[in-house]
Amino acid sequence: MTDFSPNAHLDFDVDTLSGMVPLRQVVFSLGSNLGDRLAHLQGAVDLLRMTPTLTIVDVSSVYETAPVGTVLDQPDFLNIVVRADSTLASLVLLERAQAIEENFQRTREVPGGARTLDVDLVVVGNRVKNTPVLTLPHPRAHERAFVLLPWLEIDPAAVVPERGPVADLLRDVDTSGVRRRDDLAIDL
Ligand code: PH2
Ligand code: MG
Ligand code: MG
Repeated sequence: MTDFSPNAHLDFDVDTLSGMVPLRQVVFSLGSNLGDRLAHLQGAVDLLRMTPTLTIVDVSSVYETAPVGTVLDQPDFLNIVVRADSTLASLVLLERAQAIEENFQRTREVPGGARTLDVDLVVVGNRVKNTPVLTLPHPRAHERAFVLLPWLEIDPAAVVPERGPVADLLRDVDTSGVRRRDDLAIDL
């Protein structure tokens, strides 16, 4: 089981300190299938890194993935997964993700359709949330090889709250459309 409490190593109870906000592990899934796909992913990672009170911990390899979902007639994606630690509230993280998408002229004409950049919040610590603006964990992450494979690569112990270990989830998922591109990489 992944320990989602990054303060576990501290020998005092941080929750009792007034004004302290828990540091949580945040997992993002990034995708691009229009224009210079790698440049869009790199730009998004750079903007995430520039976000105050968010620290990138790890970035996966780059994966080339066949489209899944409701729109199958669209170009292949490049996908990565990014792990970060942050004290930001989940809605602030969502706003930040959407601002980064807008920076790359992301449009939302066709739901699930081609896009220059998609930045999805996969998990925020062990937060479970179901509102019209945000669902956590991401409602489809547990069934998407393009999220699970890169995530497992950088965190073999990863867990989707209420769904289980990523390694177990992958047993029921078709991974045939996902292929690691070792010729491509994101600079940190
Ligand atoms: N994103 C979608 C729909 N389908 N397929 C792949 N392979 N990669 C994606 O990032 C992706 C998708 C909607 O966000
Ligand atoms: Mg998405
Ligand atoms: Mg999205």
